Amino acid sequence: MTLWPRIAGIFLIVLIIGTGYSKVCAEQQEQVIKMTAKRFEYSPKEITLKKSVPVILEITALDRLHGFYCPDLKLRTDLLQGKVTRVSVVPDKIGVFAFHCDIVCGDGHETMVGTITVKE
Ligand SMILES: [Cu+2]
Repeated sequence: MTLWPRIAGIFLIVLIIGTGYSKVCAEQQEQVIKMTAKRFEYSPKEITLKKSVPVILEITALDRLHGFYCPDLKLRTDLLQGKVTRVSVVPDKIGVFAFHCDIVCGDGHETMVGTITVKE
């Protein structure tokens, strides 16, 4: 009697479980959107998200301290110069929501704006 069929069987089971596990991990990993902020713009300045799907905004302020404020989605953070700031978002409503810099950063600060569009 040989062991090979058993070993092959165990190998197959481990493979199937492993594949399923890595799929679950991939699904749970939140989408990351990289952004930059500088006088007087965000890039990208228009972001589209899906309702109830969690994402992380990774925002780097390139030239100085800025702010990121999206009142409708209750998001607010300082963006420190040269640092990556992570903002977790789980949009709970559909619509187009404006965000802007809320730290006065110079002439043109008022134009430092963008939108988050949340779709079904
Ligand atoms: Cu500003």
